[in-house]
Amino acid sequence: VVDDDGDAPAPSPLKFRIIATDGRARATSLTLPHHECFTPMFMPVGTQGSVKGLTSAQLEAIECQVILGNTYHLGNRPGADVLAKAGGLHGFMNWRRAMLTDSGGFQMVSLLDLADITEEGVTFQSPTDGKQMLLTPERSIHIQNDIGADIIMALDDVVSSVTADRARFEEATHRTTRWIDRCIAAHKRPHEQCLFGIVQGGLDLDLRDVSLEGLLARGDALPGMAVGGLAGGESKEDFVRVVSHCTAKLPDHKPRYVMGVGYPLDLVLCTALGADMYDCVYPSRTARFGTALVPEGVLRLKSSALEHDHRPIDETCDCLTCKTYTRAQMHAIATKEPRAAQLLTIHNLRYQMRLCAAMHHAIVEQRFADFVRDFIEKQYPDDT
Ligand code: PRF
Ligand code: ZN
Repeated sequence: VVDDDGDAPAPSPLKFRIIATDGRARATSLTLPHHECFTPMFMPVGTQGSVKGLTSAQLEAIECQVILGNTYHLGNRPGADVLAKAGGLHGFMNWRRAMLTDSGGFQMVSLLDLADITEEGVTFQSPTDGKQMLLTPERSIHIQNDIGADIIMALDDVVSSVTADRARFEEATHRTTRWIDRCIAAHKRPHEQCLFGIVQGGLDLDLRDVSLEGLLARGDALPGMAVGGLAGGESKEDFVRVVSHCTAKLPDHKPRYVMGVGYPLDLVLCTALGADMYDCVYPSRTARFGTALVPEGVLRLKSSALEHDHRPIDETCDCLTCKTYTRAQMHAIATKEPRAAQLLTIHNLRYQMRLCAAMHHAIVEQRFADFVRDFIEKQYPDDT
C-alpha cells in the first residue's frame, strides 16, 4: 500500500474492527501492540506498577486484557529511568498484555487537591517530598513514552463537574484543545503507542461540542478517543446525557473510552450508548473494604448474615475465590486477613471481565436489549 506521497504509510499501532453492532452498542476487536482485546472492556487500575494485591499471573487468569498505570505515580517511583532500563513498564512488571497510562494531571487535581493549573501545565507539590513539580503536556507524554504503554493519554485540564463555574469550564475546554497539539508534537513513538484525545466540557453540551470538534480536527494523530470529566458525582441523568451526546459524535472507526467508569450499571449504560472501554478503582477498592460484586448487586462479606452461608460468593462465577471458598469462610477472614482482600479483588475484577464478555456476546448475538433488561431486573428487583 502506498499513500499520496509515494511513501509506505506508517504502520498504525492499533487495529480496530467492529465485529457486530446492536442498537448503538458495539462488540469490537482492538488489536494493540501487546494484545488483541475484545470490547466492551474493563481495565483494572494499577498504581505503583501493579494492581494492588494481585500478581500478573493472577490478572491473566481472570482474563484481564489491559491494565492501567498512572504517569505521575510511575514517573516518581520506580521512576522513568528505572522503567526505561527495565524495558518499560511491561518489563518492570513482567506483564505481557496491553497497558494504558493516564496522563497524570487528573490524579493530581482529584486525589491531592494540591494542584494549580496554568497554561504551561499542572503544578503540584510532590506528595513524596513536598517539592514543587510542573507536569506539562510535553513532560507527561515524555514520561509516557518512557513507560511504553500501548495506549497513552493526552494531558487534559480536568475540573470537577459539581463545583466549578461556567467560566472555568470554558477555560478548561479550550486549554485541553490547545494542549492536544503540544501532546501530539511531543509524542515520539506514534508507531508503537496510540495517543488518545480526551473530550472535556463538563455537563454543557455546547462546550462538549467545542472539545469534540477540536479532537476530530486532529484526525489520525489520535487513533482513539476518550470522554473525560465524568464519574465525579454528577447525577445519573447528566452522566447519561453527556456520554450519549459524545458517543453519538465520535467517529465509528475509533475506540471510545469513558474514563473513571465504574459501577457495573454504568458499564452497561455506557455500552448501550456505544462506548467500548472503561477503567475504575471501584471494584478493587470496594474489595479491600469487604464488598463483593454479584449479579444481584453487592454482598458485604462482613455481614453477620453470612456466618453460616456455605454457598460461594457467586454461584455463577468461575473465579478461583468462588471455586475455593464459601461466604462463611470469607466472612470469617474478611476483617482479619489481607488474603481476604486479595481473594475479593480477584472475584470483583473477574466479575467486571465476565460482565464485559457477556455484553460482547449479547451484542454479537443481537440480544443486547434483553441482556440489559435482565441485568437491571436482577440488580433492582423492586423497581420492575
Ligand atoms: N481525565 C483524565 N483521567 C481521568 C478522567 C479525566 O477526565 C476521569 C474522569 N473524571 C477519570 N480519569 N486524564
Ligand atoms: Zn468469583
